[in-house]
Amino acid sequence: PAGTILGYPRIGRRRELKKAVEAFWAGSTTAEELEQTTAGLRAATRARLLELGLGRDDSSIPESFSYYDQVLDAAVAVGAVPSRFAHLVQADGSIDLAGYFTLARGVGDSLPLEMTKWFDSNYHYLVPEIGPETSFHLASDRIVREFEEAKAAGFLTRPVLVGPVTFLLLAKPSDEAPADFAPLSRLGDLLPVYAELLTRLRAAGAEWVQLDEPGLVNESIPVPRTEQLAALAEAYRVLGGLSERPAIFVAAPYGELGDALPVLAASAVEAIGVDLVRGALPVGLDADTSAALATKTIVAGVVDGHNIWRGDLAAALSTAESVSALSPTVAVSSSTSLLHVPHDVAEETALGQLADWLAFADQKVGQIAVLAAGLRDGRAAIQPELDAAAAALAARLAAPGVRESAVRSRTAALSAGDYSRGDYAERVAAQDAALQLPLLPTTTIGSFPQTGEIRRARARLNSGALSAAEYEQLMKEEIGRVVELQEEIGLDVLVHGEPERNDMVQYFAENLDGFAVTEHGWVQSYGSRCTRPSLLWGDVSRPAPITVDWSVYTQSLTAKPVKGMLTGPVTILAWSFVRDDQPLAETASQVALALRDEIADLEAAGIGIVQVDEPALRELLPLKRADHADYLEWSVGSFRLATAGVRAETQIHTHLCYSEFGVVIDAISRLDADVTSIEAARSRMEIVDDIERSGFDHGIGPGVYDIHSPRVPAVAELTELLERALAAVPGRQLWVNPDCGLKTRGYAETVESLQNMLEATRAVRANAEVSV
Ligand code: THG
Ligand code: ZN
Repeated sequence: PAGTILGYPRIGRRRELKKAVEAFWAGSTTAEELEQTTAGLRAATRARLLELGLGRDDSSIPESFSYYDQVLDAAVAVGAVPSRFAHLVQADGSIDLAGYFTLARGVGDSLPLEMTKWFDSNYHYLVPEIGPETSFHLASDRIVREFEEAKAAGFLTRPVLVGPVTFLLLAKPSDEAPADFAPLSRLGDLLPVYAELLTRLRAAGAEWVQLDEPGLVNESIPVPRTEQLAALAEAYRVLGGLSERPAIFVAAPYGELGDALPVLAASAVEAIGVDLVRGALPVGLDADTSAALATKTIVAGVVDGHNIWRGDLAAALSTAESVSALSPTVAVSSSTSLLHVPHDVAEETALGQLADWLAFADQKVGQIAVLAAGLRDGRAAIQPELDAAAAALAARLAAPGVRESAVRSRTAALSAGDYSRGDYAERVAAQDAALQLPLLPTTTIGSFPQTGEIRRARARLNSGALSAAEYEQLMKEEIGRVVELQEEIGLDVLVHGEPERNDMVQYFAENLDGFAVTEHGWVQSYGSRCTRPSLLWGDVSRPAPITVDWSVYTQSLTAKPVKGMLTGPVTILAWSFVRDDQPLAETASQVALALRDEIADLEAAGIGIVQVDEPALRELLPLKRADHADYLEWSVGSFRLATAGVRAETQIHTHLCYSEFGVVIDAISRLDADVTSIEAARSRMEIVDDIERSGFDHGIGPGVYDIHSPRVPAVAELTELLERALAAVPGRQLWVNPDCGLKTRGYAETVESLQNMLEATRAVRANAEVSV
C-alpha cells in the first residue's frame, strides 16, 4: 500500500469504548453486548479510514483495536498469565473477556499487572510478567476473529500485534523467577505461538501482518544490545521462514532503529517501518544492508503521531521522497500509532482560527492519503493541498498571540540570579521561625476526594444551570468541610482540596493566555481512562491571578499554614499538546514566569508555603541518553525559574509521582525545593535507602501509604514504615504524607487512612525527638 497508519484511536469519537467497557465492568451489560458494541466501533473505524483515503482491499487499514491495551492483548494471546491468575485460563486453554479485564484490574488480593509509560508518549501499558514457569500457548484468537469480521464486511485489513521481541523486552520477571532471570530467554518458547497466529491469519486470508517492535529503539531497556539484536534476528528468522504466513511488516516507532536496521534488513520480513519524525534517515549503511533494504518496502513514518499540528506537508513529502534512496518501494505512514491524538478536529466548534492549524487522527490520515498520491503521481498532482498546508502554517506563525513581545522580552532578559534562591541553611532557619512546625510535619499532597456532588456542580456550571457565584459558593462550602476535616484529624499543613479543578493541567490551561482546550479531544491514557490534553499554541502569560482567592479564603478559615497548590511547568508541557515552532525550553520559561507571578501573588497575600507539582518530571526524560543532559537543564531550570522569586521564609514544596528515585535523584536535588513528597509506599520505603546514599539533605516526604488502592493502612504498619524512614533519614528532614493526591479516593477510606497516619506519626515523634 502507498499510504497507511500504524494504528488508529480506539476509544471512539465520543468515548464509546470507555462507556461500553465501564458498563460491562459495572455488570450492566454482558460480554456479548460488549462485543456487539465494539464490533460497531471497529466497523465505523474501517468505514471512516476508507472514506479518508485508505484502501478497502490493499491491507492499508490496520486492525488495531484493543479492549484495554495492546500489550495486554499480546500477553493474553500467548497465554502469559501470572500464576496468581492461573484460574483465568479455562480448561481448553483460552482466556475470555472477563479474564482479560481481571488481569488489567486485579481481583481481591491479586494485584493487577503493573502499569507503566509507553515509550515517550502519555499512554500507559500493562507490564507482562514472564518466568521459567510461563506456559506459552495460543490463549486468544481475537486478532484472527477481528480480521475475519473485517473480511466479512468486505475489508482486507492488516492485523497489528506487539512483536515478540518487544513483548519480552517490556516484560518483567514473574514473582517465581530467579533473581537474574531475563524474560528474553523465553523467546524460543514464545515464537511458536506467534508462528501459529501468523499461520492462522494467513489461513483466514490475511496478506499482511504488522508486528510492532519499538522495544528496539529504546536505550533505557536494561538488556545488553547484543542480546536484543540476536533476539531480533532469531525472531524474524523463525517467523520469516514460515511456509504459510502473511507478508510481515515490522514497525519501529518512537525512535531510531540504529544497529537493528541491518538485522531487519538481513531478515526475510517484507516491510520495515521507520520513524522519520523522531529519527533520521539512516546513512552510511554497509553494502549488504543497502542491497537488502532495496528489496523491501520501506514504510516512511513522516506524519507525526505524537502531536496535533497540521505541520509542514511539503517537508513531509520531501522526507518521504528521500526514502526512495533506500528502496524503490516506499509507503507513507504516521510515525507512530495515532492512538496518541484525538479523533477529529471537525468535532471542535470553539477553536476558531486554531482549527485550521491542527490535524487530529482523521486529518492525519487525510494528509497521508495526499502524500501517497504525491509520491505516486508527483508533487504537481497534490499542489493545491501543499499550498493550503503552507498557507495554514504561515498564518499560524504570523497570528496574533503566537509571538508576544512582552512575553519575549521577559524571557530574553533572564539571568542566572533569576534561577537561584540562595543559601539553603538560611532558608531552613527562616522557615522554622516563620512556620513553627512540629518534628515530622504531616500533610497531604493536595487534592481531596472529588465527590459526585462536586462533579455535578461543575457540569451544571458548564451547562449554565449554575451561576459562577453559586458555583463559587458551593466550592467554598466544600473547602470549609475539607479544612474542618484536616483540623479534626490533626494535620499540620493544610490544603484546600482542589474541588474547583477538573484536571491539574487543564485548570491552568483554562486560566493562562496561549492555551486552548478542546470539547472532545480525548486521548486514551490507560484502559478506559482518558485525558483531554490542552493545546499550547501561543506565547504564555497570566492575565490575572488564578489560585490566590481560593488559597486566601482557605487560610482565613484556619490558624494552621495552608499550602498554595500549583502545577509545575514541566508537567504542564508534558500533559499538553505543545507548539512545535520553538524549543521546549523557551516555552517552559514562559510557563515558569507565569507561575512565578502567581507564586509572588500568593506570597504577598500571606501564603507561607507553595507546592509546585512536577509528577511528569521523569516522564518527559528523553529515550536517548545523549538527550538527557539538555532535558534536565531546561526542565530543572524552568522549575527553579518558577520558584526562585520567593523570600527565604516562604517554603517551596514539590511532589513527584515516581518511585525510581535513584534515577532522577540528581534532578530532584537540583530543583532545590525545600520539601519534596514522592511515591514510596508501594516499594515499602526502599526509597529511603536511595535518599540516604545520595546525601539528599532537603525536606523529604516519602509517601507512607498507597492512595491507588482503597485499602486502609494499619497504624502498626505505618509506624514501622516511619521508623524505617527515620533509620535512614534524619528526623529534621522527614515529612509524613500519603504518596499521591486523594482525588480518586472515597471519603471513608481517606479519613481512616489519614487518622492512622497521624496516630503513627505521634507514636514515632517521641522516639525521633531523642535522635535529632
Ligand atoms: N492529568 C493529565 N494528564 C495526565 C494525568 C493527569 N497524564 C498522566 C496521568 N495523569 C494519567 N493518569 C490518569 C488518571 C486518571 C484519569 C486519566 C489519566 C481519569 N480520567 C477521567 C476518565 O477517563 O474518566 C476523565 C477525567 C476528566 O473528566 O477530566 O480518570 O492527571 N492532564
Ligand atoms: Zn503523585
